[in-house]
Amino acid sequence: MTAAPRMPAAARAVRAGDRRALARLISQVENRDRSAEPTLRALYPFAGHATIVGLTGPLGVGKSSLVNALLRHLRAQDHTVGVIGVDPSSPFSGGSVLGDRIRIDRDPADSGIFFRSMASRGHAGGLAASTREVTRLLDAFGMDVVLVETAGSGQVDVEVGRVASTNVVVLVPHLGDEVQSLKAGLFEIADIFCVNKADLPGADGAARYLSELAGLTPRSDAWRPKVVQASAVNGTGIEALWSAVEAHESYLKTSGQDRALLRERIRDEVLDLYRDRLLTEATDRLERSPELDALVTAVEERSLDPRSAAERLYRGRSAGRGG
Ligand SMILES: Nc1nc2c(ncn2[C@@H]2O[C@H](COP(=O)(O)OP(=O)(O)OP(=O)(O)O)[C@@H](O)[C@H]2O)c(=O)[nH]1
Ligand SMILES: [Mg+2]
Repeated sequence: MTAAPRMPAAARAVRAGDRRALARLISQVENRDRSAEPTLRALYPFAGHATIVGLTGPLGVGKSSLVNALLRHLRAQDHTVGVIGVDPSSPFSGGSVLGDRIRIDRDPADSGIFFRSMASRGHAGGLAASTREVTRLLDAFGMDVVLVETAGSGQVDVEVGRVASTNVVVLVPHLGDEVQSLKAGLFEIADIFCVNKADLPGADGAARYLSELAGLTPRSDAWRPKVVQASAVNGTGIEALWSAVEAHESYLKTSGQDRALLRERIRDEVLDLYRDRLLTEATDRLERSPELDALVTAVEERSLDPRSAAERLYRGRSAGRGG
């Protein structure tokens, strides 16, 4: 490549297929290690080729089992696949509640698979940003497909769903509370509904119900979500599921939605990064200011309310900048 001689060594290693370099870089992204930035920058032009598929849905519906089944299906077609498992973190321990739930039965020698589990640190937006970055790395590494499993906990899934180009919401035949939890926004992100565990009774009814519901849910585009039945344990419906993903991907291309979506997401990402930067800079400076201490004391003594204190800080900042 033209820029190769100037690329950081880690970026060259990732492009050359060095899995350890890739793993190290992913850890740096997770830890928000800013020293990785030149490498991420150098790798950016190499991403943009992978199909990114999100799989989400309530606990235990078989998302990981479907990831496994899709992995086998895709590897049989010679597609290389990256898998990211995103777990929500406990706000108390900062650790992972679910732990590493994806157990992939893979040939350890198969270089066409790369698996990574991520624990969330901080807010949903931060997790989505790291997931986006890791997805990009797997893309630049040369993976054809990246599957992202999230745990179906609401806000995290919706945020992470914005990383994928096709989102699969996984459900099971005995729909009940699951459908209630979809109100948290999952319904709007579903491009495909997969009724997994179709080996159990009630799958036809659930699929019919979802089709009706999908037809009634307003969308910003003309895609009508597909409903697929599958059984990850029996291996049925996996081809149909992947065909539905391909149908959605080709809809995105022929309708021009792919470019529109990409532009919109890039815009959001640039603005988010700018906002982060501003916020960090502004609050860092404030935390060291004696003015903050004085205001905290005033609020503590109830001679001032918190909102007015914030307002004074804000006005002081604007005045300081204005000269
Ligand atoms: N009968 C039946 N059981 C299934 C099927 N797919 C998965 N299971 C079972 O459902 C349970 C949960 O499967 P997972 O793949 O771990 O589900 P998950 O959605 O990834 O679970 P979490 O990540 O914990 O939310 C396991 O016991 C699976 O064996 C299926 O198609 N049919
Ligand atoms: Mg799982």
